[in-house]
Amino acid sequence: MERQEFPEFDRPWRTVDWGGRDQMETFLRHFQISNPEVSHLRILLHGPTGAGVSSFVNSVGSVFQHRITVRAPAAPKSMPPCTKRFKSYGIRSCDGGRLPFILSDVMGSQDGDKSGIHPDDVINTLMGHVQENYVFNPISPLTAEDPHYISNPALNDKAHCLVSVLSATHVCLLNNSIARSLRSIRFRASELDVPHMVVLTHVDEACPLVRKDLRAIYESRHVKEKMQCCSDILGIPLNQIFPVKNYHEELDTNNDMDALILQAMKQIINCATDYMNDLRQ
Ligand SMILES: Nc1nc2c(ncn2[C@@H]2O[C@H](COP(=O)(O)OP(=O)(O)O)[C@@H](O)[C@H]2O)c(=O)[nH]1
Ligand SMILES: [Mg+2]
Repeated sequence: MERQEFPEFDRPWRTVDWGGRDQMETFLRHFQISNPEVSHLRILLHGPTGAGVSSFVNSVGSVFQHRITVRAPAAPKSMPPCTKRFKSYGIRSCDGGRLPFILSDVMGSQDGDKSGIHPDDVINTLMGHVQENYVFNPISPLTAEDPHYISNPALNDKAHCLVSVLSATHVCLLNNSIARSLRSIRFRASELDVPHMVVLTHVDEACPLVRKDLRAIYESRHVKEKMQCCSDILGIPLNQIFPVKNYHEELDTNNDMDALILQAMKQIINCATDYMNDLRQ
């Protein structure tokens, strides 16, 4: 049977609680961090330029504000990337309260022309050595001699979960140097025992079925194929890969986009919490 004729599975291969948006939001607003040294969990996001890192930061902000927010500058694919500085974003709920996690956005890894962040600098940020607003130098990563280097980072400065953001439209076509760099970042994060997840964006562009109805996400063979590419390239299990559609053209938030983003965030926060708890043992 031709796959093109039947692009979907008979039933979703992973469940999403489409009615559980509010419950997931409540969980993420109120979870407690048991370590007194840590005021917030830090989630470090990185990925190839244009994958949707900044859009994911904005999407998470939008979910909790119940309206579209644009704080991290996102750029159309035809433009040079906006993110050159190390920038962290606290997330606020719609009643103005602060959530107990922050999202750190680093400059994208650029294909070919070496203008993106050096993989060593992703690890520097992971380990808490990079000051807020530091402008990354793609040619030479930050070293201990640099005045901007934080020599003794507090647990608050370190990242508690690494998230690679990849685009479903590009992941199967990533060039070797980007794939190698993503693998080396994953390897070094695992040496540091920092959990690692993947957020797979642009699922609407990868599959017409999903573009029409986001609830078909786990029935789509195209999306599963892209998730499998992520898994193969990074050596990461499928259960650490979360497909989402970012807010990018919408003027209002909606239940189904929120549900997928919240499902990813809940898993990211659970893993970051486990990591933090393990540090205390
Ligand atoms: N269709 C679609 N476009 C997206 C999605 N996420 C991001 N974009 C668009 O992709 C482009 C690059 O996004 P950006 O967040 O700046 O990527 P970054 O370089 O990784 O920070 C922008 O034009 C976004 O509007 C998505 O899930 N679906
Ligand atoms: Mg960006």
